[in-house]
Amino acid sequence: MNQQDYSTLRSEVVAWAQALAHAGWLAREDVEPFGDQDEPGPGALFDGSVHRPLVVGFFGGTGVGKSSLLNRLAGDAVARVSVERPTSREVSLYAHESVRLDRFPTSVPLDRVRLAHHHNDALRRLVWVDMPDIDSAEPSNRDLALRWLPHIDLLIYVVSPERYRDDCGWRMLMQERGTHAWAFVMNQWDHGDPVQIQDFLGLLKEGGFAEPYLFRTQCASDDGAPAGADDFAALERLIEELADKHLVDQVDAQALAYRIRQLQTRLDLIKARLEQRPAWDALRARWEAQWEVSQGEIEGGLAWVTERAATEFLQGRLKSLNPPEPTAGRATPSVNAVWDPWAQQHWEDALAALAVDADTRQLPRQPLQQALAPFRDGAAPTVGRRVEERLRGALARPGNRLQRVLYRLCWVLASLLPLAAAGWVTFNVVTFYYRSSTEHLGYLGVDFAVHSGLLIALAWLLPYLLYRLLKPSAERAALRGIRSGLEVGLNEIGQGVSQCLDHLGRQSEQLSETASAWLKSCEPPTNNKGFEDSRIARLLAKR
Ligand SMILES: Nc1nc2c(ncn2[C@@H]2O[C@H](COP(=O)(O)OP(=O)(O)OP(=O)(O)O)[C@@H](O)[C@H]2O)c(=O)[nH]1
Ligand SMILES: [Mg+2]
Repeated sequence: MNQQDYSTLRSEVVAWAQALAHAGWLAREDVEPFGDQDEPGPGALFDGSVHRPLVVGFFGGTGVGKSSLLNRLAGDAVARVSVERPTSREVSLYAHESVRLDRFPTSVPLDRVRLAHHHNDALRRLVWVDMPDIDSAEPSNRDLALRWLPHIDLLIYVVSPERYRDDCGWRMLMQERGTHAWAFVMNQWDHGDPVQIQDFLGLLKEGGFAEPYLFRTQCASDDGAPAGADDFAALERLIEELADKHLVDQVDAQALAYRIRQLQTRLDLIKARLEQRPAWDALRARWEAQWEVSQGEIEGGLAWVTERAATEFLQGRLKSLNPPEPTAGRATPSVNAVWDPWAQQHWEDALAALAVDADTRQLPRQPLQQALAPFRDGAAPTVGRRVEERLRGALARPGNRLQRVLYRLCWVLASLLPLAAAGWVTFNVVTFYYRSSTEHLGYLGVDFAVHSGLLIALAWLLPYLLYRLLKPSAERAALRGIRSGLEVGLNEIGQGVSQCLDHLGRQSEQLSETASAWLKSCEPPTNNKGFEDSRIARLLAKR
């Protein structure tokens, strides 16, 4: 991965993370670390067609001698030096005349940049940057120094023997140590003591620099006396060596690797935040268990409401339980003849308890609320629809199957049995009449007529009475229809919420898979040989 690939990947990741934050899947704190501007690094200052120079910046507190050190390295009074504190209020760039520095980053104020050119070919591969003090009483100085930091390869942290334990500088060094190569200079060495060097080395070791470059220099003296022996020549040599193209590339690669690692760390956090599938599943299981209880309570609480609705429906006072077609500007009513305000409140309480449960499981609130919003007012129409379907179905086929079969059988028997009895009587009348006329026996008497009448009457009466008894009651059928519709409707809304939680769980799984895919794209640069060069290794902090 090169700088260009990294910048593209980073902006895609940032856009993705911001969209997730907008949708509520991530908290603002999760994406805040992405908020800082992606600075393209020192390479962007130069025209890419030539080997770019090494950008060396002087970093440190006020009065430690940064500008004096630059002037000494340049062999010229390039930067202003004085006893006034702070002296440098602008950034002084010192570059070879062949170096074109016209691609200044937009983030730095150009009115606070001084550019000086030299003709010294020995320094053509270096650009020096003298920065204002970082512990300035003037916040704009500090801000200016911070804005320049991303555009510098090698930071020379200049300290003085009195102030090398300075808090502000140390804090910034710790913050920025991964992004740059660092060398250290204890200037004003005429005031220094070897113990201070050892102490400073110990501090740097604690800060992750195992074997840092630390030079002692003296760039001026209080009384104008000639300077004593110091490590200035060694510092000069190191900087010249580092300006070699190969080393510049390695410093670049290290800085890029650091930024990629930083992106990976941020993505890791986001991925961990999105891995919520088990929590969503647990929330769903809990909802299902609780809804079973709430469903029983609602059915019990609506017992008399359903009875009243059944009566009203049969009496024609209640035309329909179906919600009217939604018209523009009119929301669907959240109650109806079966789903009363009490039931709606019970339902809303169940949804609120679900949201509280999700909060305690640290699940994102916004996606859940958005997903549940249609359910809040959707209970009345869903339940109403199911109740009406079941009610009409029950009235069309009242009673149970056995009852309906026996009822029909009785109706058939009430017609067939009297006919059979009448047939039997007729047969006897005809037979007796024939035998009486041929054999001159007596004719049938009154007793026969009475018994025959009774037989025919009973053959009709018994099935008829059973038929009347077995006739299914419309009231009972309506109530049964309403109750079964209520049960189906309650199941449907409960399952709807369940499915919605399942969907959110799957969505969070997909999002964490996307984060994994982004992480896979964060391959470290192939040209990662920085530590092969011992000089580079000494310039970098290992954490
Ligand atoms: N004794 C002594 N004085 C020095 C040395 N180096 C610099 N000075 C003096 O320290 C003072 C501050 O030097 P500068 O170079 O302006 O310091 P600076 O770090 O650039 O300060 P700011 O621009 O304010 O951030 C000047 O008066 C220098 O003459 C040194 O090695 N020994
Ligand atoms: Mg200065």
